[in-house]
Amino acid sequence: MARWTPKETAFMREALRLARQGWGLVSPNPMVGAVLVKKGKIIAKSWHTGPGQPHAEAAALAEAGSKAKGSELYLNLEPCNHQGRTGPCSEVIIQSGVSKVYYSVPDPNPIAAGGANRLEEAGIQVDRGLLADEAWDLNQFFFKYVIQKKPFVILKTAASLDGKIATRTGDSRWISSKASRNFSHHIRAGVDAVLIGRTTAAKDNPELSARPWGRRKMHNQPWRVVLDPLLKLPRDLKLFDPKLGGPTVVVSSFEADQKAKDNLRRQGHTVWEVPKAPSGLLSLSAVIDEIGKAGLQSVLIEPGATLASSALIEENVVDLIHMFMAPIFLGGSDSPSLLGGRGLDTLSLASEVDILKLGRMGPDIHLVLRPQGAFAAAPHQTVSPVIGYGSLNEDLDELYGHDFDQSQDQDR
Ligand code: AOF
Ligand code: ZN
Repeated sequence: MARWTPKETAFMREALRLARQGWGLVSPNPMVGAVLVKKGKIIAKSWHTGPGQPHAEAAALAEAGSKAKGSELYLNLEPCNHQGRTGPCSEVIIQSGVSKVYYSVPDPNPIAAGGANRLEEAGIQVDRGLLADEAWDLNQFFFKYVIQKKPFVILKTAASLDGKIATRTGDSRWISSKASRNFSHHIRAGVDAVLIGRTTAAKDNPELSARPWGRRKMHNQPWRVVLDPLLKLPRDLKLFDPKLGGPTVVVSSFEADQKAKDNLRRQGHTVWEVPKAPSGLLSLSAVIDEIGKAGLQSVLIEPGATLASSALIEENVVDLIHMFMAPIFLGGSDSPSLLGGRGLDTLSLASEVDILKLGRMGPDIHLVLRPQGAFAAAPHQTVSPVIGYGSLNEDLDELYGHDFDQSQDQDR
């Protein structure tokens, strides 16, 4: 028998839906939704809209005022117990006379933790674990960063059915469908940084901005991070356009020319120096560490063949893969494939990824994959692929205000 009734589950589902409105807005905080219920009816609801803003439960309780007495509160995260930019929510809940609190997962942040115990001490009933898998999944960036001080790494890639990322003449715009490309912008809008290699920067000249559509507005653009070991990228690339705002980070080797570094810094860009991996390429795990040291909780890698192979085979730094496969064949023994690099010598060296989702995105096949060794917030976690709303097109429609599949074309 299920531990929770369909009604209880529906209220928590609503809290999760509200929490997701914070996608791309709340970092370094988690996405949190709150639903206040009295006599089986929702009397107030809210979500956390960003750092420094009221926590979800505090906002819902403020909305309900004195009506909150004797109500039940549904939260996807344990209420905090600390005075930070706001809070502590535990005290607000106690003051408001709530009689029972449901929450999905504990807050792993040691500074904020302990809210549930505090509520119980004050005589409030606490129910833990409702829709825990979804809640773990929703805030993986936050959980990984709080637990490991490292960013959650997503890799996105698009290919033909035969694994090609361009034709023999280098034509690659566009292999994946409009819907897939929009989805990629949705992921960009939710991460703290986007990372590309030098070949992609030189060849595609991307802006790397997130351009969500419809009614969705961006508060902060993700940081742009580009690998350029010897600092040879031309300065007229879009990436270096000061109009973009916010920093572009160029990652170089220690050997790069000092003058080139000074020049970049003078132009307002950031230069990080990292060691090389045994492959001779820049160490990707060192790059990821630097991203974490900058306080960024998540990074989206949009790799060419070399970077994809470093990330997935040589260095194994990826937590989640979004892969779009267009229903076409491109052929050609010399046309580039998803993964370059040296390649494995034997099959026994290959490690299997978990397939979390095998579905469609517009006409494309959409795979959500989890490599071995990837971060999991809880040991028992059966990950539901909702990061970036992998399967929830209705959520996307709601977030962006119109049909996700029909939305306007996106350039890079
Ligand atoms: C909650 N409800 O809606 C959120 C919580 O700096 P502050 O005061 O905003 O605190 C941020 C910390 O509070 C964050 O690291 C996380 O542990 C918790 N976030 N807690 O009860 C919320 N956003
Ligand atoms: Zn709080």
